[in-house]
Amino acid sequence: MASASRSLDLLAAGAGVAAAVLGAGLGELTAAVVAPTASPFAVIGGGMIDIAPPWGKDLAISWFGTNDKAALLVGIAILLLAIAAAAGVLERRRPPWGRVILGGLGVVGVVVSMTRADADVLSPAPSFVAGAVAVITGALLIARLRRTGAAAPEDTTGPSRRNVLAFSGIAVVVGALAAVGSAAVRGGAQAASAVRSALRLPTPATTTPVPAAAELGIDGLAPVITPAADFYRIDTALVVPQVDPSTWSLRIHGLVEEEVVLTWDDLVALPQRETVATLVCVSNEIGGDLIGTARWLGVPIRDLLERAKPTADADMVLSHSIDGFTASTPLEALTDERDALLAIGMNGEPLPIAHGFPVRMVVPGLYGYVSATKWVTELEVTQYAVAEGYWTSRGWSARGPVKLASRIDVPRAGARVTAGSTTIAGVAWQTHVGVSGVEVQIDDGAWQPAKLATAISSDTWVQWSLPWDATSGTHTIRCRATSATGETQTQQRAAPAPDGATGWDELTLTVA
Ligand SMILES: Nc1nc2c(c(=O)[nH]1)N[C@H]1C(S)=C(S)[C@@H](COP(=O)(O)O)O[C@H]1N2
Ligand SMILES: [Mo]
Repeated sequence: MASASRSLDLLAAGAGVAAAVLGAGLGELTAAVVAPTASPFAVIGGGMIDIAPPWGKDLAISWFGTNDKAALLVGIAILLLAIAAAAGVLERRRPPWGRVILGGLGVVGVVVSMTRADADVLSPAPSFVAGAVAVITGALLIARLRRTGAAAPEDTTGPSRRNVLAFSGIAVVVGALAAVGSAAVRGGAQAASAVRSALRLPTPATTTPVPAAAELGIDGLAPVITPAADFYRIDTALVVPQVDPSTWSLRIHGLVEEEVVLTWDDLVALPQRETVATLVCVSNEIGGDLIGTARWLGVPIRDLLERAKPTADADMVLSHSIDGFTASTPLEALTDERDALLAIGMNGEPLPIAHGFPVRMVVPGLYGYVSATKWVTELEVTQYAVAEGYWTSRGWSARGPVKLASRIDVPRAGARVTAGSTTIAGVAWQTHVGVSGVEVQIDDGAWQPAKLATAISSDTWVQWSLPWDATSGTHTIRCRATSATGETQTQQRAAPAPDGATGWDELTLTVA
């Protein structure tokens, strides 16, 4: 009797999972057709990202690097399947509680999808379909199981049981096919990517030259300009927003004398500037790679704000992304002499979709989370006393000036180095301040000045190198930078939260 009940529980758990897979698959398919960013999966995942504490984001990034989204999706899938299995068992033992749980998941999806910043009337549809299909399928399969369980409690292999098993199998297969189909539909409907490939960028009126001596050309050293394909990516978007330039517009409003609305055609008709700037994430650990440098093409934000005329009491611009992300940038950083851009190009191409196509912000001197809004649609001129950005409300600092830092790229930690003459090399930065020197210390020796490459500008990182006559044995190498204003990098280790990591990069290696 106990083992019969256990095997019925197993069948019920399987039926619960099958109902959930069928619901999720059809929900994903619905999303792909009518509401691409409202995938039930992405909606629940996005909700989890939004409520995660700051250390949660940090932990995810340090564990999974830029793969943190894939890891999050796998985690959500496992969690949902476990809940669905439990709901199946509960539905067999205490109906209708299993249905209530499955339906509850659907309701959570519907509510979250309606409260996302980019929500429209169709946004709740995918989660509604997913929830309804899961509830109905689960109820039918398990009612069948219950009827036969009551009629013949000891018969765990009878035809009805086999029926339930077979129908569960079919539900899983159909659900999986629907999920695969949704991926295909999405692939075919990459509207933004087709528009992007057809786009021609305007030629810049002014350009920041890249001196040949900015690139030391050392094997293993990060190139001074990062190819877009290798550029780190950090954002809260589980589904990358697809924005068509022909429907894009930017609204500048809030504490301004004149509200300004700018279309794509307006934007590309303005004189374009191409600058080189290093973008770095506040979550970058000492020695980390959440940093890159690109040639950015765009219009100085200063010129646009000049048209809107911020009022005297404004001190911050809250930029809004189409997906609800916001960044709080000091008004001054957008109106002073620096090259703060509303960017449309990266390394000579339209922005890659994941890097903000068609328009993003790039502001030298500030971490990305307070300045580099991708898929930007609104500049709200306001005050720090009144509004706050996405990460500020999650415990990160309201202002995020980039801290002085340096990194060793060559040799790699754990690399095999043979005794004799070799090279130590890396990069150093404090964007919009500049770097005047880098020193290297080997073991407990004296700090030796490294050779600096020619800096492109104070807005970019600079490469450095030092010849080293490596002797066999174990060695520790560390580096520290000095800024253009004479500050030397502190040895004091600080974690990224709440306003950026500090400390010296260091590696230990064995020379053969
Ligand atoms: N819309 C949007 N823009 C965003 C973010 C985001 O989550 N959503 N993240 C910011 C952060 S934290 C960083 S570090 C940079 C990263 O830009 P990248 O992905 O192009 O390297 O984008 C910024 N812009
Ligand atoms: Mo970031």
